[in-house]
Amino acid sequence: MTGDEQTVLIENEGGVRKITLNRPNVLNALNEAILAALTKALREAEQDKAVRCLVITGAGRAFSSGQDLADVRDRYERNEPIEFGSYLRTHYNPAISKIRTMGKPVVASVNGVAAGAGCSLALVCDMRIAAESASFIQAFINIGLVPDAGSTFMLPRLIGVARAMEMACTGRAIQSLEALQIGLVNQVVPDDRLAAQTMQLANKLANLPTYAIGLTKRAINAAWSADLKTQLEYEATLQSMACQTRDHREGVAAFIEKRPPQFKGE
Ligand code: T3D
Repeated sequence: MTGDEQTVLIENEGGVRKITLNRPNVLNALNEAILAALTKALREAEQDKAVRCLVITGAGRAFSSGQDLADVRDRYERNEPIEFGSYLRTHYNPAISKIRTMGKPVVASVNGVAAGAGCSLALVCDMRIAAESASFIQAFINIGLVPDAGSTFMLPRLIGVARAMEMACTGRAIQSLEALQIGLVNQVVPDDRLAAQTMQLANKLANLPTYAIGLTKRAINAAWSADLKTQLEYEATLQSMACQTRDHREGVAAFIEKRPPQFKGE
């Protein structure tokens, strides 16, 4: 078994690829090995045409507790402290950017606590479905660090500046129901229904027009920093691309023929 297989588990179900962070004894804390395996798994899923939706979840009782602090402590004890800026650029940012930019939907299935960079990882996904026992903690401040791995980008956009500041500056744990109320997650489900409800959502997404979903993701991401004129032009450009697809023709034909569409993702 390779290191990759140990730290990240990969499963396929139809067009859905499930990536499970697999260091349950430390609540799926993130170290170089798991981050490398995650980045590799994301790149492979992006390239694989059969994959039309990704799910990221955690093994055991947590989604992820963020940076492995035992690893940090060990390095300090060996007098080889991590240069965090370069560590982030090398080990975290490629995975975070890949989730944001890939032309496929990525769902975080948050099965327990998501803390620090583990919280960032959940936030950067396109949708979040949370178990009732899940919680979200911007734990960075508890160890004198600033939010990273995309949290300062995603948090204010998802829940507004005031709530983002509170989460980031106090480190208060946000339980799943509050997360739903403030727009941090899309759905909250009973713990024992999380896997099934996640697959229901993921299978639905995997059978939709994947190429159009990818373009939609690009449009919505671009809108955050665009003015209306620019965004209208971008929408027109993307629609020119979408209207050339087989799935667009199939959608129109299926509507006229009063039958369910059979989208192929292209
Ligand atoms: O470039 C860089 O590296 C900088 C990047 C930084 C990004 C970050 O993510 S900074 C934030 C790092 N994460 C944290 O500060 C969270 C630390 N963990 C916790 O606060 C708590 O564990 C939780 C609130 C997440 C869960 O609490 P609880 O009571 O449910 O579990 P626990 O008992 O604390 O943890 C269970 C085990 O997991 C325990 O080990 P043990 O005692 O059973 O042997 C604990 O030490 C271990 N664990 C939990 N989190 C981490 C961890 N081990 C290493 N690293 C962790 N982050």
